[in-house]
Amino acid sequence: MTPDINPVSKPDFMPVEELRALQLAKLQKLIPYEYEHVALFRRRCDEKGVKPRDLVTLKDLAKFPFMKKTDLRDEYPYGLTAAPMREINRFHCSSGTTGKPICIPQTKGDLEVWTDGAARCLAMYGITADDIVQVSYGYGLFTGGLGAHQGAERLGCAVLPTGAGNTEKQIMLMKDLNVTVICCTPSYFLHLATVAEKMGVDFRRDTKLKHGVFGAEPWTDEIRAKIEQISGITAHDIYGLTEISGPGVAGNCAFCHGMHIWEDHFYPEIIDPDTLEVLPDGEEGELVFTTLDRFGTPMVRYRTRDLTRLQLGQCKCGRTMRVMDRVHARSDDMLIIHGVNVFPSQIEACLMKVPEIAPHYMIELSSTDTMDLFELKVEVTAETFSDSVSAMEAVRKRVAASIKEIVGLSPKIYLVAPGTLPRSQGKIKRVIDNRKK
Ligand code: DLL
Repeated sequence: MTPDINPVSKPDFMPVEELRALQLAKLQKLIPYEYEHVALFRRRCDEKGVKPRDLVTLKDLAKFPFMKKTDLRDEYPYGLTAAPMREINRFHCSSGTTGKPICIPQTKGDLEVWTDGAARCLAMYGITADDIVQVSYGYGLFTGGLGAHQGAERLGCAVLPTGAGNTEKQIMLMKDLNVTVICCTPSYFLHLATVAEKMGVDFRRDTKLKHGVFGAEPWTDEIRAKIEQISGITAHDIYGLTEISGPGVAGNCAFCHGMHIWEDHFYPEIIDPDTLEVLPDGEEGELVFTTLDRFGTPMVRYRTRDLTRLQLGQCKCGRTMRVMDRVHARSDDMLIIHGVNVFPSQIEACLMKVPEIAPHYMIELSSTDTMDLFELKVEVTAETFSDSVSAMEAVRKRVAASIKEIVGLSPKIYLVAPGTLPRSQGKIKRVIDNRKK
């Protein structure tokens, strides 16, 4: 079944056998190219005793070495660049928290592939040339702004490139220009919603907003439901990363609980992060990507650190591209508190089960010589916030019970007034870990 689709979405429905043959043909071009132009890759292949000609079937990709973020840092700025500078059109960088940034030079063709992925996501969400798209992701070295912008322009939408920040002005423009689509981080949308409320702007009544294109950070199903409930829009998930292109590597359709990966451009594998073995579809592990169409900075078996799984079976929408679960966690986000493994998204899911709690919280960890101290600051909703000690204590107990029940931990919980925790224009930081290493 192929529904009435936007022409940019045509590849999404490619027959599976054709898709696998295309992936193999692209890999058989990419691997020799990478071997010839990137010394680090060549050296690692030689150490492993594997040659480009060993790639005969898709399974043979598992013989080739991985790439990691540290490789990009160590080889900064041009060590992994495969194309000559005259073919490079643009740079994107991601800073990370420590050390050198990573730098991804891209050719015109690479930008084209990225734009195609972003446009296919937007088309899948039902966005068309009739839409007015406000891009509130940051522009610049971060891929969010330009990625969403390129995708929306490709579809023929009218684009309003506000970038991040200046929230009141964003809301005024959204209202006055009849914006129908907003692209930003989910945490920034929650901030926009709070500011809109203060300005007396009701999204349902005063704006034409229909779609939100949210990504760049993990966000739970509970936050998604909250966003849809407060704004009346449909919240779509968009995934991507600088190392592989930017937003538009994967996105959700109307049927799947997960995201279709544009496998004709980005070849996915799931590996066990400890043994590094490739896992079969259906099993959870670390997501690894090989770029099939990128020649500026191609990536072979790049370890994303994102934890997910490739779902079994074909989606009801008819797209043949595999669906990965929504990304709730990165392997490097896992916290070990009092010996318990916990991801921030699990805490978020517990909090969102308590209706009096607003979707703003901060996890703070410190330690004495002998033990971890786990503190949780949580905003209550404006309707709940009161001077009544007993009323607030009742809410605090509900939060504590929810966390104890689901993650088995008992943090010290502080309920704080609405609007007091830090907000972010881009990716939100919700964990402060000051424990002694
Ligand atoms: O965040 C690209 C992007 C911009 C994606 C705008 C979507 C929207 P980086 O800064 O390199 O690139 O960060 C990539 O962010 O490995 C994930 O850990 C996380 N991430 C991105 N999208 C999602 C998502 C951009 N939809 C890293 N859900 C990735 C969960 C996401 N995590």
